[in-house]
Amino acid sequence: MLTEEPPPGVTKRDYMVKLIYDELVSLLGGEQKRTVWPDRDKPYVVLLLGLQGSGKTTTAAKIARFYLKRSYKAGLIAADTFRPGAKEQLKQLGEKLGAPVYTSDGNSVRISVDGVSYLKRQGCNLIIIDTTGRHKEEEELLREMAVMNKEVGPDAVFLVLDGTIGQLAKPQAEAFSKVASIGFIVITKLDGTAKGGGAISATVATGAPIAFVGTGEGIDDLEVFDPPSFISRLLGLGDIKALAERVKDAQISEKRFEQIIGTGKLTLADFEYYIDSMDKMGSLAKFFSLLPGLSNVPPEMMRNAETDMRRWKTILNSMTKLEKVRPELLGASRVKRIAVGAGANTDEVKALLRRYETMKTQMKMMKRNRTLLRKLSSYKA
Ligand SMILES: Nc1nc2c(ncn2[C@@H]2O[C@H](COP(=O)(O)OP(=O)(O)OP(=O)(O)O)[C@@H](O)[C@H]2O)c(=O)[nH]1
Ligand SMILES: [Mg+2]
Repeated sequence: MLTEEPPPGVTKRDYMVKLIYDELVSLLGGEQKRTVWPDRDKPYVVLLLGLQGSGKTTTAAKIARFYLKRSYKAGLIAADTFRPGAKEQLKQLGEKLGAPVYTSDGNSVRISVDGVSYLKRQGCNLIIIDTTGRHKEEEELLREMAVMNKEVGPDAVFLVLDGTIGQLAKPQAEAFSKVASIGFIVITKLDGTAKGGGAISATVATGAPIAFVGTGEGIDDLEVFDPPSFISRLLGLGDIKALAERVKDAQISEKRFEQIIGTGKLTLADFEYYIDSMDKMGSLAKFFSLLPGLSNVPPEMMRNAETDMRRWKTILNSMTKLEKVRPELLGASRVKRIAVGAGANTDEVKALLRRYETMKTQMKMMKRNRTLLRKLSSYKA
């Protein structure tokens, strides 16, 4: 793929960036934003997993908020029995949200199972379990989460990853995916300088898509994951859309040039298309480099031609569609009308038509040469 030549008018670097961008975007799910829309008719239980400080508790509240705003009835379960104050933290967030929070003492698995029953009775259709992220040892944490996952049987496991940890995201994601099947990933703390590059390896390691990104400490700072903007930011691309369009335009132009050369026919509409392409490519030199035999035009002539081209555009603008595809219709009276319409004199219109005729002949020659070349090469073979 990376050995492909860029289309004319696009630098190798830009083309490469565009290819990498496309690959990464498609790796992360494509151009479309994809959100999880659980069925409202039955409770959907989300188990949040992640290491300490990754942002689970904050994310629990943010997710609840996201769905509350979309008229789900969300409820939270405080199943972090490890961190002092974890219960309080979630309770306060629940109050802020106006969402019920289930808390209890004892074993985290028991709390979760009871909490799910309790919140179901409360009529919640989205139940989020905030778990612990700390243990003396990571092994212990993973064991607890494995039991939790088995006993609760959530509808989806969300893995919360700190966006600032870089490539550490991969081993973390791998570790958690051994204890539960990860359904979705949330990347937090993307409001700072972190670009969250580790998210890509986490997605690859778990096979799970990124659902949301955290962009601040507030409960509203959650965004639906958008692959294109994430990758643009990651690659440090300003305006990837403009670059993508430029590549696409150039590819279309290239195809059309090929077609025209193939048929050996050239209408004034094609001629106009050439001039427009030239404008998009930014310079006549690039445009001429496309046409075999015209790449050695001296710069001085090129500059004059650029001025001419601009005039020609105006002239072509005052022609009708029919005239552009059937230039043979352009008799004296039409030429006069076109000149008046373009604020030009008839000599300028005639010069354009001469230029067009030359180009048409060149096209025919190119086609003949190509056919000849093809014949010769098949003769050799
Ligand atoms: N800037 C920023 N800070 C965040 C974001 N998400 C979480 N935080 C902060 O990160 C810190 C840890 O967040 P918590 O939600 O408590 O993390 P946790 O995973 O629950 O941590 P434990 O309960 O210790 O396992 C807090 O200070 C949060 O305010 C985010 O998207 N952006
Ligand atoms: Mg927490």
